[in-house]
Amino acid sequence: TPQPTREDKFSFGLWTVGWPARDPFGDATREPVDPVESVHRLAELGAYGVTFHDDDLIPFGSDDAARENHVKRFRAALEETGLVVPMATTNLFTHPVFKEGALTANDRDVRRFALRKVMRNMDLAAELGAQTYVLWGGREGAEVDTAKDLRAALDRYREGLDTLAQYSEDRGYGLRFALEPKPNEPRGDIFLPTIGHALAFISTLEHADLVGVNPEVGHEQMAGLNYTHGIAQALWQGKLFHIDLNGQHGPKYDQDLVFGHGDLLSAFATVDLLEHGGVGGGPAYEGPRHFDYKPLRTEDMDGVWRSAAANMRTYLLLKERAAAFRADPEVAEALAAARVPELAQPTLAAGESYEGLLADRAAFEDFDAEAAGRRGAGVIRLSQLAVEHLLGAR
Ligand code: 3MF
Ligand code: MG
Ligand code: MG
Ligand code: MG
Repeated sequence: TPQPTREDKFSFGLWTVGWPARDPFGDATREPVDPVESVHRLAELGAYGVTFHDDDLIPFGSDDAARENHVKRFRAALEETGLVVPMATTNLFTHPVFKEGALTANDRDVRRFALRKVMRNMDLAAELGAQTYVLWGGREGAEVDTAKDLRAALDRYREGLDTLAQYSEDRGYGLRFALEPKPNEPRGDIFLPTIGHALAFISTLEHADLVGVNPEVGHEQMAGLNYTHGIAQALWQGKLFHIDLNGQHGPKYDQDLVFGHGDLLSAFATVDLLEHGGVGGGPAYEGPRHFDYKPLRTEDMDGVWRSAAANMRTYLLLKERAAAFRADPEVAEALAAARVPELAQPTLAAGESYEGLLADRAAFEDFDAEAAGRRGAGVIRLSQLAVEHLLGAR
């Protein structure tokens, strides 16, 4: 049975295992966890990295002395365990000051405060060696469309990101930014709701090359979208800077289940893509395998650490299953029969222009569309082969 090692590049947010399980209807069911304890436990379980929001590590409003002490203890834990900080992010959603937005708040003073809060944590992120800075705009949105100038909000979002990217460049931090799309919750509607919206927005930025996405499994599924397709497009555009893996059962509230504990077949396809780059080859994902999940509210601390281990173990089991699927000669045969490799072949011949296509009678005048329309595509065979590998039946 697979055991996670540092080479697997598993990372966790401090806010995941540290979640005290307060929800909109119920009080906390667990005590808060000391970040130092989380670092040690995650290292013992085989993780390589830990990530944090500023406020996960340094409670909002801490004075300078307290702040320094929190950072010192955390840094010591990192040194003792060898855990790294590949990514950091900002809490721009918990404090009431952000209730109407942060980088896109109507109130300009709130926007200025939000930018300063991000910049301050970027300083710490760079100091701790982070390469990626995630921005999830949980409060950037609205419930009432007439209470927000929607186009001005996008102007301010862009202004904020341009400013932060410039700051990172000028300070020599070399950070890459990853926007995390989510369709709703906590706002009724959140700006940049899907991977596609985020990618289109990024193309308008001054430092577009420094900005990519951090797609979360559950967020895309909340929008009724296919996560694997979404990250495939991000990879294809060189924009998959980071990922938030977890589990979700279709469009409902953000469940943040253990990876694979929602749509398992989709998780299989996700791991297959991340590890093998898909059938057409192309770049596989090389960043951290980051889990953004919540240990179920039903659990005590034993359940918390079990759930952390479960994320990694499930990932590794799916990786084994995906490798077996790819190595199976019958799968190779079924892929060929379904003409899957043929899609990697350009539609026009080498050096051929549309003139050549127009001159090719076999392409149109003599093409038997009726016969092609009758031919089976051979997809169900692949579907069942994947299911059988996933079930360990092959
Ligand atoms: C909320 C999230 C966030 C982001 C985090 C940035 C609290 O649904 O997914 O987690 O992932 O703020 O990393
Ligand atoms: Mg989430
Ligand atoms: Mg989630
Ligand atoms: Mg997330």
